[in-house]
Amino acid sequence: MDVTVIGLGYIGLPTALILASTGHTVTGVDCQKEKISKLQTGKIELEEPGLQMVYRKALPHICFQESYPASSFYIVAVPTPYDKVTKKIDSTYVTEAVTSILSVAKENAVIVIESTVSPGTIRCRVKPLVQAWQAKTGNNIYVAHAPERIIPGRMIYELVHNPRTIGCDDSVIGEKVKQVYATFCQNEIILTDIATAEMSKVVENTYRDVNIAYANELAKLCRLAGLDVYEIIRIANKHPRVQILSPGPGVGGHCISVDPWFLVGDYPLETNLIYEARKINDGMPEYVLERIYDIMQENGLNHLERIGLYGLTYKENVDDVRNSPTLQLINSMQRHLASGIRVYDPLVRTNIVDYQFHDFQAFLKQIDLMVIMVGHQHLLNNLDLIKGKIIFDTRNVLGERAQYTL
Ligand code: SAJ
Repeated sequence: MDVTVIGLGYIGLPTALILASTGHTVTGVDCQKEKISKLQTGKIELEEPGLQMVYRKALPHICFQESYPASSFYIVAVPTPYDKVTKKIDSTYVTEAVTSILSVAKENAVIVIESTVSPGTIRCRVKPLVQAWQAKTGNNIYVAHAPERIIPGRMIYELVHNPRTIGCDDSVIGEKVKQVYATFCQNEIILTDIATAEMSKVVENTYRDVNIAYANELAKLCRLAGLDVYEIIRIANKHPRVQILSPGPGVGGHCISVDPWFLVGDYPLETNLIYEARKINDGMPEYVLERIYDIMQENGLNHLERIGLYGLTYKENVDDVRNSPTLQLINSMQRHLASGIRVYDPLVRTNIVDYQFHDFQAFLKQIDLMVIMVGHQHLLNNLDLIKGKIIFDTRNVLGERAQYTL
């Protein structure tokens, strides 16, 4: 089968490569010229376990280009940000991709939207484009939705082993899409309609956001109660039907911190719990700032320049900084005209904030208090270097070795 994947980011590139590695003839399309030229010369920027091996198997069956080819099977994996004011999805990238596909697609082609979209987006924004094209050309084009569930750091493994949802309003086409995904997905592939597939994906991430908010709220009340929230969660999770997630300095990334807003934006009167959870999680960076202030007072630290944030990415062992709690915290400080805090992240090699270091020991030399915002493996491999520092561990990765936690 010839497959064209539109959008070679965190989801599109692993998907394109794994499809090609199973023998499909794949064209990877992206609007970023630099990304295409790097891929054409074998440079993969994404650091994912197993990706290089998949890339080597994919090479004979894949090409990368900026233009849209005529194809019979398209996968759209472009970003779907949300409007910060209305909290509604911005589906521009998706509709632009579909419009470009329609200008070259073969007869009876299938367009699979993998991008996470708010429920009803495909019916309201994508299908009208397809129906107009069908009326104009008399040709058939089919649409399906196959949301992904992979997680950075485990993408290749989870592409193969996670169950998959395929939404399609035509069961025959749904089966055809299922067969394509079954070439790499070894777990159950559930066929449903498009609206159900859209909602189930957003619901999965919203479930996680609400549970993280519960853990974060527990951290706050346990501090007031003088109790160890991590020990309480550890014990509570021994119950066979309790699975409380971990408190943290906030919720970052482009999924968990985004998708619940789709529901709040579309159903504002029915999403009290979801909205409160978003506010709790978005309030965690400010809570961390308050804790930093208290710790500074307790230790006679008066200069922000002697405080360092370890970790800029949104979670451990990934290089993705999108909407990270650290960036949220720094933005909050800037709004209060406070600057000078030092920052270091071993996985972020470009300068993205002021006072950012690229050498761990040079960073440590400048600070008295280190705030662990991300629990990278790098930190656990270099514990000997942080001796003598005051540690505020917002991720509870150091256990007893940290003087302070959330
Ligand atoms: N976080 C916590 N406490 C936790 C778990 C996570 O504070 O117990 C924080 C993380 O530090 C991070 C944020 O939440 O800042 C999100 O991290 P994550 O690992 O929960 O989620 P993502 O965004 O990397 O991936 C999620 C996954 N969805 C679910 O687990 C339901 C993944 O399967 C999805 O494919 C992905 O969203 C997506 O693309 O939708």
